Amino acid sequence: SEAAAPVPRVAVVVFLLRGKTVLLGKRRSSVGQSTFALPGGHLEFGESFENCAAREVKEETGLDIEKIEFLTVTNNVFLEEPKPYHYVTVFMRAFLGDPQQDPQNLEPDKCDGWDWYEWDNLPKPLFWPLEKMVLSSFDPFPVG
Ligand code: 8DG
Ligand code: MG
Ligand code: MG
Repeated sequence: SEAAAPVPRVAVVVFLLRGKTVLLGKRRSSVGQSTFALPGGHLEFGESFENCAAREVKEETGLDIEKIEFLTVTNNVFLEEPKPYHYVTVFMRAFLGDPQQDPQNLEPDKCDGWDWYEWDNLPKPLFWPLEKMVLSSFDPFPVG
């Protein structure tokens, strides 16, 4: 039988901010393997960006987030990959409900572990869609 034609997918990812730091984890998935990325995942049918952000962060880290806001969206097309893919990536911002809560690595098959990284001293390599944002001088922190 014929393979289904590829379609763009929607991803929701979260800049979870604590002080001057952001939560990142090193990916184990084949897409962006061994690069540092934000928590996040696929938007489910009928879901709001805010609910998707809270759900994915909870599933992947156990953290409860609040003040969830839309920041921006980017179009990420990787046609040269062995498995070509196309994500419309929605970037959200959020903060910890309880600033004392620590991240847990709840999906160890997908991530090596979560940690807080200074925005001015990010780890390398960053997952390419995130690297693009940093290179464009995008700043997820609130003004003031
Ligand atoms: P799910 O089954 O939980 O819905 O998906 P997931 O396993 O959590 O998917 P994911 O790979 O973490 O996220 C889905 C896609 O989002 C990923 O393949 C590419 C896109 N994406 C970006 N930037 C980022 C990012 O910084 N972090 C994450 N996690 N995904 C990102 O474009
Ligand atoms: Mg997920
Ligand atoms: Mg994920």
